[in-house]
Amino acid sequence: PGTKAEDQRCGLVAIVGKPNVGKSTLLNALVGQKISITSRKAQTTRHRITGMHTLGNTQFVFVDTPGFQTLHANALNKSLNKTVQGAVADVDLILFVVEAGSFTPADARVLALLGKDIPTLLIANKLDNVHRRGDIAPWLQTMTDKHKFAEFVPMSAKNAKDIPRLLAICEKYLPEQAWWYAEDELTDRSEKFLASELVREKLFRLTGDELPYTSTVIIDKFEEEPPQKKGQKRLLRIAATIVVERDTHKAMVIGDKGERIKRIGMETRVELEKLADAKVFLEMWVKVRSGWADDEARVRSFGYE
Ligand code: GDP
Ligand code: K
Ligand code: MG
Repeated sequence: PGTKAEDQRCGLVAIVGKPNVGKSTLLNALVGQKISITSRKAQTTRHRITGMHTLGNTQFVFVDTPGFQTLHANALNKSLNKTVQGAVADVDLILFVVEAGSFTPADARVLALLGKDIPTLLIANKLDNVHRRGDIAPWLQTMTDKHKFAEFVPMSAKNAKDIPRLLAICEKYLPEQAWWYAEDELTDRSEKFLASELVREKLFRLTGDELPYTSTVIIDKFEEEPPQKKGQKRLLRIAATIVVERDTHKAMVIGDKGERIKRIGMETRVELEKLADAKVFLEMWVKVRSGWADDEARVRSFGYE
């Protein structure tokens, strides 16, 4: 019941906010599967990523965006900002994410880029970090001066119970129209893309704060082999290169006796096997290419448009 085209609802919901407020964590929770990588590092998300969730009559199409970055105007950051502004142009609803109880100049700069005509929810995320809950109501009151928000949603992206409530709120803002994607589709991104993102996530998580965010990942080979026998899984043969800026960074990624790169490869493989429901062979390389984040032509050739 409820899948006839004339009963369907479908629309685009953009998730925006400064770096590290939990946008990608929220997208994954809303979709119900990890399709956007997350970490403590700002600028983990570099691409616009679409994730779908179809529930009852409604298909939500969420767009995760790289955090707006206004401090360093290098070529990579300019390209990230353009991606974000493109993402909010044509949506039905905007989720403007901040950390509950906080509104910094960086939050204000992002808010200033949003149009006034698109309904916008204030997502006060990481409520679990707020110990004095009584402070939240007066803080929300101050937020009414900042923008004409359609609704306030204090919540935690990490709390599974908050997600159905947010979906129910979002649903009201989506127009009646036929779905754009199949009911079981979760993302418009390819397995090859997810593979490169997973390597980047493990890289960031396992190297800590020493490695600059400018390091990147290139997939040199992505081949798929069908199952050899019935009941077996298909095989993905992948070769990935981590590109860093300096020899010292290369040593950091490789680690003592290759321990770290091995671990990056192993964790990526385990997660990708689950995500893709396939067997994965993963080869990993590390290369030094200095200064690429400042070189526009090279930024383009790595795929950040
Ligand atoms: P993004 O840069 O806005 O995409 O942020 P991420 O989704 O990568 O999250 C940044 C950090 O905040 C990660 O360490 C997340 O685990 C953490 N985080 C996200 N949502 C919550 C939340 O609801 N509560 C808490 N305590 N941490 C969160
Ligand atoms: K992040
Ligand atoms: Mg992100």
